[in-house]
Amino acid sequence: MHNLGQTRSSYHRTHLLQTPDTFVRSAFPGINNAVAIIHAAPQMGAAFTQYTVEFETDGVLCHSSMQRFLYLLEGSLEIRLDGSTQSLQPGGYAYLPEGLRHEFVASVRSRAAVIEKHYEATHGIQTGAAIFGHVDDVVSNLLGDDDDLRVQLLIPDEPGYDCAVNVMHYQPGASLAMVEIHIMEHGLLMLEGQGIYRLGDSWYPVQSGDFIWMAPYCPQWFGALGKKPAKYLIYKNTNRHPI
Ligand code: UGY
Ligand code: MN
Repeated sequence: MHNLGQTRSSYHRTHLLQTPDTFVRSAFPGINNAVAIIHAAPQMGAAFTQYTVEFETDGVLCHSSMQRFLYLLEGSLEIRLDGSTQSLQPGGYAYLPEGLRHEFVASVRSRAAVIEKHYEATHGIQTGAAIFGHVDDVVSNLLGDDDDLRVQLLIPDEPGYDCAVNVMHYQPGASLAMVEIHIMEHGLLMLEGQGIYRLGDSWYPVQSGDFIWMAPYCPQWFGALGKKPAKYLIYKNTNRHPI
């Protein structure tokens, strides 16, 4: 049945909910044998870029001039660096600082979330090193005193990194303790489960596969619904003076 012009997707000055039925695929220089769904970009008000790459076998994501974070959703990728290689399985991730030559090559059909941002170099602060890891090896900490809400930091909270990428876990019925309003902006990919997201003055049903962008100061709150835990990957800019 045709959707008759209906969708949960919604775009506003302070937020975007982008659901898979509205994903548009395109290519750009630097991806070969692969396509990208661009979720967040300066054109819609974000100060970073986030996209999903869908690779065919042997598909390539070439070097970027910006710092880059990649989280593998499905398949298998090889990261080719000067003189060494690393391999990623689903749940594996890589952080490449600006200037580190690299490329990602898919061993099989694969899907990955990619986040890029110009690094804000700061006098006296040494740039953070590359990171290669797997989400299963990262400790999860309670957020506040709620046993049902946990967070994993995939990038250490240190001054050498000007952004964070976290995985947040909600048991069914768990919610953020407050409506957050903060200077950081977010790119969020729902990895599992479902719930209700408050964005600005609107409440949206969201589920696994959805993308959300929250502008700085966008009021935000999430409550997990259903019988399974909800989990999302969330980017934010951190550790820098606003001006
Ligand atoms: O880190 C955060 O700001 C996070 N708690 N925000 C969110 O989940 N919308
Ligand atoms: Mn937040």
